[in-house]
Amino acid sequence: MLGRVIKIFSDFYYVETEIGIVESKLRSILKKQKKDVFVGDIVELEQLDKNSMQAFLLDVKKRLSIISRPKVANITQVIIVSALKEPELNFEQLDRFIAHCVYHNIPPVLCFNKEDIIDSELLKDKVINMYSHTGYKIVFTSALQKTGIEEIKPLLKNNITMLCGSSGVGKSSLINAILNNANLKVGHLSEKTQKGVHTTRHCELLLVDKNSFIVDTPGFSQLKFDFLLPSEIKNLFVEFKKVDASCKYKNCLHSGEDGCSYSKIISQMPESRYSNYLKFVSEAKLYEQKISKVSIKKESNVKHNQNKVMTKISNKKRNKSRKTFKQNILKEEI
Ligand SMILES: Nc1nc2c(ncn2[C@@H]2O[C@H](COP(=O)(O)OP(=O)(O)OP(=O)(O)O)[C@@H](O)[C@H]2O)c(=O)[nH]1
Ligand SMILES: [Mg+2]
Ligand SMILES: [Zn+2]
Repeated sequence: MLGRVIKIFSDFYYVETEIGIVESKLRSILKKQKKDVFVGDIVELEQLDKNSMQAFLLDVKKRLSIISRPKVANITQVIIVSALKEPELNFEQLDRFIAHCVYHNIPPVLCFNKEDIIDSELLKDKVINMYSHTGYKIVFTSALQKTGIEEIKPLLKNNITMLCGSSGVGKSSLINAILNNANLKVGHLSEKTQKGVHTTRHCELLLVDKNSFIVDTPGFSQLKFDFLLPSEIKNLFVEFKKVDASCKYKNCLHSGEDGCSYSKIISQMPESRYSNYLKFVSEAKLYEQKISKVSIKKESNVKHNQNKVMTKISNKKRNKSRKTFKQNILKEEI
């Protein structure tokens, strides 16, 4: 029997199947193989007996996608939720989330919540001016007054949609407004910091209809670009993909180089979006420095012997390999 993992709780995997939600445990071979099972995975089950709602989880099917933070498999769409107010709209966070979606090859939808408490409609115009050129869908909502919800519902059809965004922006409240029976716990903002208090603690897939799921996630904001090279960051900004002619410099970072072909595009980009791009590039530069230091260290681990470069083995490893060599001789003798 096949099903989809909707929730993981200690050693139990809750799987949505044609007969309902089945509680399952990993078969020991999967544990031995240290095979990971994530929320969103399609899995094969073997029921304990014919009508049992308990089963062993036998295998994990090939994933279409995997999002690393939080770890969820087979997501087809991400709705990035920001609050227009309370907490203050944060364009840097938004650009970080967008770039992460592009990195994972998953199209984002930009949702701006709490439209009921904005001081002026000008903020919405600003948002439209800043992001309409990206082509990503933009929706304004109020989970509290249930506005914009009907615009979100058709987007969910046949998708596995993940809601992400900082704590307190209203992700769980939005899901409660979309689904009648979700009853997700909703938090408040800290009086001191005016930030969310991390109410949602785990990921769970909620059934929207037969082929559609929605996933609430814990709010977080520490997405850094310390795993990519500086030249890879531009691929995460749709603005740099739009022009056919690429920059005349190979590996140009489009960061003010003389004669960079993107200067016109850059001048048309919202200021904060370009400065966020440069910020991510500088994070990637730190990563580049870190890995180049490691490779210099590795290079010094070679010795030159009659014009041949030989890898030096550390004493620890050498002793270990001597030991296993001796053990192998002993084994053979036995
Ligand atoms: N005025 C207003 N308040 C809202 C709206 N949506 C959510 N809130 C409030 O914002 C606070 C946080 O809402 P949650 O739904 O818990 O936010 P969350 O994004 O799920 O937060 P975490 O689970 O911590 O990541 C609560 O006090 C909600 O009542 C809205 O559209 N308008
Ligand atoms: Mg929540
Ligand atoms: Zn350039």
